[in-house]
Amino acid sequence: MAASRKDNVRNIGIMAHIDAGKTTVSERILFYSGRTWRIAEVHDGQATMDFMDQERERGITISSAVNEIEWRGHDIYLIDTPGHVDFTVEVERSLRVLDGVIALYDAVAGVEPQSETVWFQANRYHVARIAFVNKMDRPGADFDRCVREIHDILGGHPIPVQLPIFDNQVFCGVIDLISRKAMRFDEADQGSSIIDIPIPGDMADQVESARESLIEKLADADDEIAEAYLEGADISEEQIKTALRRATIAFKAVPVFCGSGLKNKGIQPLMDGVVDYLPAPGDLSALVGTDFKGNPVEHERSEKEKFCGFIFKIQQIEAKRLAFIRIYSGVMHEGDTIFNATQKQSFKIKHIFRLYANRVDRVESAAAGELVAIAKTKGMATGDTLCDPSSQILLEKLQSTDPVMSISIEPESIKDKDKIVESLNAIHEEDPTLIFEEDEQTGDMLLRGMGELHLEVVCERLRREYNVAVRTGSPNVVCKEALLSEATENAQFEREHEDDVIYGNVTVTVRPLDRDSGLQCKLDLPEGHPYIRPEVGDGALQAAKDAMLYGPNGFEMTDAEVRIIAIGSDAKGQINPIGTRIAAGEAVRNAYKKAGVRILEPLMAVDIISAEDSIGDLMSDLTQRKGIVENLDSDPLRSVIHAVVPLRNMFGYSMKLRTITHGRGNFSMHFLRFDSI
Ligand SMILES: Nc1nc2c(ncn2[C@@H]2O[C@H](COP(=O)(O)OP(=O)(O)OP(=O)(O)O)[C@@H](O)[C@H]2O)c(=O)[nH]1
Ligand SMILES: [Mg+2]
Repeated sequence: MAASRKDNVRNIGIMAHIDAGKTTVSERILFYSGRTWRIAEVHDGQATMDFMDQERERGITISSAVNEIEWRGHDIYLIDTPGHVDFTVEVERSLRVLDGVIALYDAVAGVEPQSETVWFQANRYHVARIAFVNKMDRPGADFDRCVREIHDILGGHPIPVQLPIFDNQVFCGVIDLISRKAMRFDEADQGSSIIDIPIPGDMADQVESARESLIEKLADADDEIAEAYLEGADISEEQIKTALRRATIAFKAVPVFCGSGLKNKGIQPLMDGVVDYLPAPGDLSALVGTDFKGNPVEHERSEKEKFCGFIFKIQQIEAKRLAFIRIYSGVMHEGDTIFNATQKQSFKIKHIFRLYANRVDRVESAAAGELVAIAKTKGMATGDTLCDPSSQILLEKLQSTDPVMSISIEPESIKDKDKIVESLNAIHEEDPTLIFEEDEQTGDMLLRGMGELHLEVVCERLRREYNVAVRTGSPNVVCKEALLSEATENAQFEREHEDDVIYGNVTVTVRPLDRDSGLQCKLDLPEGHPYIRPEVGDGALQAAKDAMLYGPNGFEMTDAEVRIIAIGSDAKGQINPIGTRIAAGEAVRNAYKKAGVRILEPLMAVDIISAEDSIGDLMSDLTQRKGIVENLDSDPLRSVIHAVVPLRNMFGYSMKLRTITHGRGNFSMHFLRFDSI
């Protein structure tokens, strides 16, 4: 197994807009590979991959699930991700550790907004893709349009490798363009048996021209095929497949398959596509990180290399708190001592587990290319790099996300307060997008998260998993503040204390910074300024840092710089550290007020899909919501409005959309930026 193992592994995810059928297709993949003995359905609340109670009840995926299957002698690690925008961090962290993706589309809806988002996320993480046009059984399914949209909307290079077969407008099978084989999927055994059928007579020409187009497109992406094509040489099936694999891994092609998850059609050829076209770890370039001095280091993605892994998720499964790890290089064994390069501490690996959605199996070791879990140890967190103590490497952390919605909570029973804090800390460990704050003065508890659904799911988890009931206020958007101008202010503090006078005198300058610069604070005393003892300077700096966190309206300040430019002494020439600290905080608050602030609120990119006849009403409703329409793709059947709207004005939008479009409209939104509109 050692030498070829990394060529026989695929780490893949399924990604798409909400409800496109990711979990439904994943369930078939589990079934045909023999991982499960029956097909479990989302709509029956039984799906293996949607194993949380709330996922089963709501019929949506909330948390990404990992499962391992075997197909054609390959180990495939499969992650089914959520499509709802509130859980987009699950997609983000999955993409971070995946080598390939099945991008899934609803054949009727085509490329929907959230599929655009995940496509661009996959671009950012350089993850190769194949596409599956699902729901071909639905009336109005349009394979060609979906292929066109992958090109026109997503800027991808789709190469259809199949054509759908319809019998009296009912989807019944697919034609593989490379082998020119037509197939049906036997309904008697839930599509397990694939039946070869002749190419329907009226499709023969279509198949030849689609095959010709496949080779032409491939010639554009691959020199070897281009040469053979120009010379008019015969191009074998094997040559096509090898070239398509090269082009897919080089991001020059996206092979497109089609089928119907629900009707058990077209799944096995898609699984073949995963093996044939998506990269094995060995196909990827060396892993790049930094050593403890910050110098770049590389690791070959091989078992022979020193160990390196990345924690992409913490989750409780079978009552065990587990850290999910993508192993990039080397091998880890139970009992090994491993170094956590992020937390700078060593620990011993107790148990290693293979993941089968909600079930785990213990294994003695795991090697490069695998997705496994270890029992979490204290201090370990999502985004940590683990490595061999003798060969340190630190990988880039996961990107953080800004929460946009908040809700106040209080325990139904006051005795539960400590338990709530403990439980929320445990949930935060699994879900870093959930922020919990307690107002020190009022004792109010506030949850911040990615949206209404996210916060609702967390409160429900508190009740069910942690046995604490909470009362919640109504959800509010999270705001921030930014400075309008530069300002300099001085603050003095004087108070008699016993026989002494505590005095402080500090001057600060504040100024707005460019977007996404964060907060910066420094001691910037001009040359010739009287000597300040280091501990006084440090104390003033810390007080200024604390004071600069919040603006005059009580919201988080963003993109600001504070410089302490003078620290004064009392009449006797003494500098009191306590007085100086108090004056520093006061000076920052005064300077903020003098500079003036603007309130930034979460703005959402909203995409609304509807028939053309409702567009006028939708536009005027958007104006009332202070929305800015950026673009309108007009089409009698399916127009799309792209708009930017403040999140606070999007509460209850689904109801309104339903009324305006008589239930035929659809919308999605994702966070764009904090800004004022
Ligand atoms: N007609 C038809 N319906 C399908 C097909 N695949 C899935 N569905 C249905 O579409 C709905 C959503 O399916 P899911 O598999 O939960 O979709 P998902 O993409 O996992 O959804 P999220 O995880 O919530 O983003 C369910 O009611 C499925 O039964 C299909 O091929 N044809
Ligand atoms: Mg799902």
